[in-house]
Amino acid sequence: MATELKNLSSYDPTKVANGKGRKIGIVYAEWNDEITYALRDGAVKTLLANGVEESDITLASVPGSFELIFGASQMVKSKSYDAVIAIGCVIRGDTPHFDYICEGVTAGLSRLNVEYDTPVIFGLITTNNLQQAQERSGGRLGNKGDECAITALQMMALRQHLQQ
Ligand code: DLZ
Repeated sequence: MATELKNLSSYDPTKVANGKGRKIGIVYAEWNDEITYALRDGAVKTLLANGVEESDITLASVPGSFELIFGASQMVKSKSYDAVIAIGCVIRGDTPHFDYICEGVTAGLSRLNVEYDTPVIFGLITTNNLQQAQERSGGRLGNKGDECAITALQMMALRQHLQQ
């Protein structure tokens, strides 16, 4: 996540597809909730700022980042959403657990993107410490939730373009 060169909240509004009429599912983890709530709120704010209706956004929480796979999978399989954003924060600890969770979530969400037609956006922050997570959830490097929202808008537009 090389964000020293790019603020996560900065985007060119003229290049972002409008989200009017789009339905978005956001699944977020309760682990490290100081961070994940800020990411979730950033994503919602940016979706609303780009035309998505509040009533078209569904929020669902899961206990930890590992459960994002199941949560996102259920949302995708419901076919109720044009895009799904998965939000979590894994902070490196003293055991290899960090690596297992990160690899599991990455593989699980990647698989959904290959097997289904709904874009699943990777909103997992993986950091060495809390400060790095704070910097990326509304701190000096912006908010990855904003980036996820913009990515969702772009991917929905791409899907529509390619399916025409
Ligand atoms: C167990 C665990 C640990 C150690 N660390 C995190 C973390 O930093 N971020 C996170 O989202 N979840 C963590 N979890 C919980 C796992 O994601 C998962 O909820 C449990 O292993 C139960 O499946």
